[in-house]
Amino acid sequence: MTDLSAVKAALKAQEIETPSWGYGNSGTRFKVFAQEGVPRDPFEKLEDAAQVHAATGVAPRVSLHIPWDRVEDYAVLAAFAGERGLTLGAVNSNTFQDDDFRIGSVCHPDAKVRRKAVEHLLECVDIMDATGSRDLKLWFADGTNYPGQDDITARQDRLAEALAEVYARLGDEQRMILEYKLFEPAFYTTDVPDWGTSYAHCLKLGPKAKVVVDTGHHAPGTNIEFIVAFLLREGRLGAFDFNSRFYADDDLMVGSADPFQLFRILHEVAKNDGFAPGKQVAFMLDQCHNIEGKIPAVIRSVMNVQEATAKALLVDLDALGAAQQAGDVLGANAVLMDAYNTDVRPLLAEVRAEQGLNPDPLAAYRASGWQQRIVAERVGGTQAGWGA
Ligand code: LRH
Ligand code: MN
Repeated sequence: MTDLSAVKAALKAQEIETPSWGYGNSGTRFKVFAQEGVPRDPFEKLEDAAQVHAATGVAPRVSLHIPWDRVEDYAVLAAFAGERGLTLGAVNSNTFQDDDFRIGSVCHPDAKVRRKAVEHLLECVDIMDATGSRDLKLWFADGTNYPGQDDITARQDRLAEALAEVYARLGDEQRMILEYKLFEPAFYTTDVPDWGTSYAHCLKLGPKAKVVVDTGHHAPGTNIEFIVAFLLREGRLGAFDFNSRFYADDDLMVGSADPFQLFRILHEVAKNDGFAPGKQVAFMLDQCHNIEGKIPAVIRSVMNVQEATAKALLVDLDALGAAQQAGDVLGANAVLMDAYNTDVRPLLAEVRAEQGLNPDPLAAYRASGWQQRIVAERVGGTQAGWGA
């Protein structure tokens, strides 16, 4: 039988990292819809992130994206976060918006352009020194659009060389987490297209290099929980970028498109003790709230992760193991489905009440009056966005 107090303790100890860019304007190539009250700078993004943590109790860290979150003094930004119960999480590099990176950044044929890209990655490590962040999160848009456009192997050589230089710069407690993505913005080859490519580069680099699984970055039909189980077994699962999709990299609220997939993924995490602090798996959101209210969307997303986590922690692993050992196909499946079909909302409401929180985080946010306040106060200036 599952120990409910252990489940509750794990839920209270959960830490979900929210993305600074999730609070800013975002959209598609067709349109970026601005919203009233959107932050104008990283400080206001942190103020909004603090509302998510205040309402949920499990969102104490915020990922930064450079240059979108560039400030004069990152120690000041870290202190500002600290005063609001937050810490600064992964530092995301950005080598996908500079004109010089049209045909690649670290994989570009021209060594001068590669140098520029590596200098940016090294600057991100300098920023980590100032913010106290552990993770340098690398996602490269690098790739090609037409067969023959460039040499696939040569680009891997260039990538490996750049990663090795940055890896050597990392501090003892710092990590490099390498994200893969099947396609977009490149539409023929992507230089880090799948988990295997990321994993292979990480193995070559060393123990401080781990893989980021963005749940929106796979070919349709990919069994993501298999990848998660494999990487956990290898000790190379560094982080999740949680979101959900119906078609491509839709970056919708995690759990909104396929809550069963999220449950299956977190079941593999729970079963492999992936929630244990020692495993150092970062649970991050990477989403864009193109048409919905941004702070409520992040709160809802955190709740979706909590619900899937609670269901995963309720799986009776002893009964599951016994059924699997006995080859009881339907029995084993039923154990998992019983957990998935459990309504965990009362349990989470209880956990929140025990944390001194409103059992309904969205009701708490509505009652805070924060939304009305930022709409009234944040007038003028330039709203934050991707600047794409
Ligand atoms: C790329 C990605 C990456 C971030 C960006 C905001 O699609 O998932 O993690 O840099 O979104
Ligand atoms: Mn991502």
